[in-house]
Amino acid sequence: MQPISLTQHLIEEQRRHANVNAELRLLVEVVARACKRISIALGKGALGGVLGEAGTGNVQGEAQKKLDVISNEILLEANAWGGHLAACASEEMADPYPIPDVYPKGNYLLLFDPLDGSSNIDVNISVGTIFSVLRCPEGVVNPTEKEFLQPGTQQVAAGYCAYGPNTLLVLTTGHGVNVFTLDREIGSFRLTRANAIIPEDTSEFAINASNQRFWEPPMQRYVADLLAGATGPRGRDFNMRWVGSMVGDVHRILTRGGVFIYPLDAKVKAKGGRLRLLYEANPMSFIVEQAGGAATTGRSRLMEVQPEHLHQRVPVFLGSKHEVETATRYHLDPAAA
Ligand code: AHM
Ligand code: MG
Repeated sequence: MQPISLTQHLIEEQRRHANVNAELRLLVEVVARACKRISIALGKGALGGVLGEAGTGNVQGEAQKKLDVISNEILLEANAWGGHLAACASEEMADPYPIPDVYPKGNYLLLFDPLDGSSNIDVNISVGTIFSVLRCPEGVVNPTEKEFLQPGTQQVAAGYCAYGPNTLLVLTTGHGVNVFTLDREIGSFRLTRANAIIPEDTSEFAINASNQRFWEPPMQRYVADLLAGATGPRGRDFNMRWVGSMVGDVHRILTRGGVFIYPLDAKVKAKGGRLRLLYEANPMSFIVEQAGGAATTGRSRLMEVQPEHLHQRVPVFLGSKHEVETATRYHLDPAAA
């Protein structure tokens, strides 16, 4: 028998859970459809003329790739007219995007990083789309930045699409994590892993080690102890991986465990961290927690951070529960770690 489709899965969730309604179901299906289009654009590569720089910069001061811009446009266009959104916000746009007045407005706010891991696009390494869904506060017709500033605990749904050898959609609506694989022949996402669980223990970590000299002392000690391996305080050897696309690293962790860390370091301290809270760290934290893992800022639960602005950055420690707790302990209680 064929694995069930994303549509069937969402209809079943709607029957079981009060927070999954027809509007949220439409929203997820529209995002999934946009991700299929992004996957097709990525798949054409040089033949589609989509590689290379766009020649523009985003609000974060980063140079945009052509595919950053294309992916952002695909997501905006797909989501504008369905009547399920009040507004959306993106890594690639300084301000929230209001739903045009010609279309009806819905009850949700959508945030996304249209193409995460941009530095990997031109070298044919996995990249992804990350998204987070919030409820638009009651009575607000024209949401502004303020309405998006909700802690991660308020997310109604979150997901990512990983564009690798397969195109995968990973989704949570707060009832566990499910993984769908795109059947390219029929153009449909199929449920290939239900209720994904991250092992609580791991011997694999992901960090950009070239930043080592900028790390804070607890981080220096934590990684030194991992690298000391079987003869060090941890008593076993650890393996290291760093994709350079958070989606790739998180998906590996969802599949076989591990810990992903982008800590506060002297280079990014003034900005508060490297990764963005609302459309990178929060949706990934929601997924990881729903899969039995943990996500912190190195000091406290990530999803409880109160956002102060749309493009806020945050340190990120996420993955296998016990390892995230250990890394966090190095920061909170250096003596006991
Ligand atoms: P992007 O959204 O501009 O692609 O940046 C986010 C990416 C993450 O996917 C990845 O984990 C990180 O940046 C890599 O950073 P670095 O190049 O500092 O290792
Ligand atoms: Mg990103």
